[in-house]
Amino acid sequence: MKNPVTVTVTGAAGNIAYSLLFRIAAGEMLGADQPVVLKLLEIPPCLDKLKGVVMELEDCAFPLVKEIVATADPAEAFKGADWCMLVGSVPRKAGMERKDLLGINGKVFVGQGKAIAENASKDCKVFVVGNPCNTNCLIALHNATGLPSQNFFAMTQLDEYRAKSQLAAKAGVPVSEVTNMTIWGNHSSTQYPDFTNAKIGGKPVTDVISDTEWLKTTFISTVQKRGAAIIAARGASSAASAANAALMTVKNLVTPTAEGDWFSVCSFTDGTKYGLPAGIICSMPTRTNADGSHTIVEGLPIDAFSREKIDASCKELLEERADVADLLK
Ligand code: NAX
Repeated sequence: MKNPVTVTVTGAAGNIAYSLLFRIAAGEMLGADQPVVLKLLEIPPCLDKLKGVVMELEDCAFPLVKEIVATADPAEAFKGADWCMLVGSVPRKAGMERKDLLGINGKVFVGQGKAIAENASKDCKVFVVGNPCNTNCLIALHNATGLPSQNFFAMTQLDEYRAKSQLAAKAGVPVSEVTNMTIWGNHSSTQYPDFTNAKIGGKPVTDVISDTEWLKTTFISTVQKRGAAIIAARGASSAASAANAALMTVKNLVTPTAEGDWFSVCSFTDGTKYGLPAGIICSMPTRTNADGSHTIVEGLPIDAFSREKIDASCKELLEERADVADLLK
């Protein structure tokens, strides 16, 4: 029997967590032979609701679950954590500017970054889902003194899946035929789903879908606005699909990537790749190596159309960084 891996999930009484926790507990994220300790963080008003979630987890009698801790204390929640999945954050309310939201959530991620550095395992990985996830992740990174910057990630896997699904529908092929899909930039409406380097059945997308105008307009805007379309249709934001993407991101980060392919995740830029500015959390094509390390895929051609889109999303990330400058050490 392997030693248990400790997974901390914040926002554990929320909608995404309600799909996510049961699948982690069932072994879908870290493997069917990997025991887990679940540490669940919530804010005090949601502890009763969290108690109900814990009762349901207990009622599943998952053999891989060795212990469940439910708490409102970040120090207790992050104690010994190997994976910190930061799902919880305060939603944007009517009349709130992006800067207001950044400020409110930013303070949460200052505290959580510090609590992670003080309590989690020294090689823990931090994965941010709560929005604005790129900049929240940057704040956590800056405040988690002593942890390597390459251990911080934010989620664009859901955007990648949305893009793959749109391309598959247009081409009339199963979604599994679509590979090499990069989301560049910010998890926001400026993100760029890069059809120029993606493939369908091993061929360039542009060889299979001749409607270039559709690719440059409808495809991109459908992916960029899919979150809002779900809210309009369902009356609530993506939850099961977001949980699936969160689970799959961690799975992708711990599993060697299939030869020739990559996946999208946001990580810390060093300023040496694709002309991306240094010091932001930016979505890029990423591979997991056999030794568990991660590599940004290099050498992809970036045409003028892509360049403009990627630069626009990075500009937004730089503006967000400037908005929270006082929270970055
Ligand atoms: P919910 O509002 O259902 O749940 C969030 C939970 O977080 C609540 O239970 C709340 O009490 C808790 N929380 C708030 N502050 C906390 C803190 N300081 N510590 C611990 N818990 C705290 O939202 P849900 O639908 O689960 O979405 C969670 C986050 O994911 C939101 O920020 C949402 O915007 C973001 N998303 C990110 C996506 C991505 O692709 N990166 C896609 C889906 C989703 O929109």
